[in-house]
Amino acid sequence: MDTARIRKGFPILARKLNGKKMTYLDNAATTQKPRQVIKAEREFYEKRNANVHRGLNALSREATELYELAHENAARFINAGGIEEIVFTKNATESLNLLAYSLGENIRTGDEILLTKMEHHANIVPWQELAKRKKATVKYADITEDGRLDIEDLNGKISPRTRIVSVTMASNILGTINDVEKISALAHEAGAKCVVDAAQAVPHTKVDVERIRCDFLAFSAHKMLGPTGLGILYGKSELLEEMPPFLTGGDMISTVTLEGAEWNKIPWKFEAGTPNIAGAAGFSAAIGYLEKTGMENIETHENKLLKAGLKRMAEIKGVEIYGPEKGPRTGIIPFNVDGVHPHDVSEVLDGNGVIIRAGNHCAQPLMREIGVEGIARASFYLYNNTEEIERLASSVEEAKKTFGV
Ligand code: C6P
Repeated sequence: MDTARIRKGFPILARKLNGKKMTYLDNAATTQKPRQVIKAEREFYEKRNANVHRGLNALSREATELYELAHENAARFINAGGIEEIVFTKNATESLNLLAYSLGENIRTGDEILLTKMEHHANIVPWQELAKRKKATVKYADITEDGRLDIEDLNGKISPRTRIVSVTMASNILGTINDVEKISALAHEAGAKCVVDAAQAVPHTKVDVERIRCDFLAFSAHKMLGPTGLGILYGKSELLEEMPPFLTGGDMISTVTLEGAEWNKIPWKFEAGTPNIAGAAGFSAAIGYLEKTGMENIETHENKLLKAGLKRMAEIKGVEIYGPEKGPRTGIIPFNVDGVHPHDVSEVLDGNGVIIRAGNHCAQPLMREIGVEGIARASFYLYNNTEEIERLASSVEEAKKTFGV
């Protein structure tokens, strides 16, 4: 991967922070945007701005085409059956909330929803709220000492009452990649639906919903070079057809009378109101960029960085690294420095222009499971390089000196 060339295409990466070269290692939170994405959004407002699915005029037709094309691009990117299986939401969180409401309509007293102990709050709280409303139970599959999913425990917790199994494909803290193909098969054997939170997977590896055979899959455009304010929910068309809408109002209806309404066809039944059209234009450009670069190349590059990063960080005395020692993991290094709070580590790094994230990363149950209050996390993407790993490691060494440990 020619990172020097790639970096020139991301204007923000030329920035300095505190007088130092900016080293952006918080890609699991959000990624930076290439010129193509910025240009696509700007061009939409400069040349095509109109509402979609409404006006019978050339401008609105162009905006509609562009908006629907973004659904087509997303469908191709994850190998979905077509545009009817791709719902645009605000973010992965909203995609999961949509499911907890709409798919959740069929949940009955005593039913069970199975999650894991490594989920992001976005894949916990909506199900807990559903369980409260329906008097159902939420169960959690265990994780192993080194942060892998205990698949036998998950299997053992699937019961005849299990209706939904919702798991992350890649942990946002540990980087653990879960065998979602297997989990999906186990869920289906029990007659349950399988939901995959792929927010940390789709940006980094080739995700194929046909191969996974999941029923639903959620992710966010902003974590894959795309704009903020755009989430994606993939759903099997026959299931989306059956489900009631989440939000109601304009565009999601076919007819409305004073007595009631009939729903539009999918996916529009789930997209009430004026959507993020400019965001959709930017998202198409992001998908184009990733396809051109090649997801296999991105994955190989991140694996190289991960290997180099883990090795270099392990050389620093007093640094504890979390996550699986064996088995697949994404380009995330979760760590703590003995005797220094992760917030303080992050602050010293910030002084050197090195941006990481520190805290509970919206996964408090996982933090309790690991037995820590917080973790410092460096996460990579296609534009990062080994020079940046060195800056991360030397700044961690500096943090140790600063705090006298
Ligand atoms: N994790 C992180 O720094 P939204 O915020 O809706 O785009 O994505 C939610 C979400 C869902 N699942 C997983 C596995 C995630 O990692 C995230 C977002 C960010 O780790 C922000 S907390």
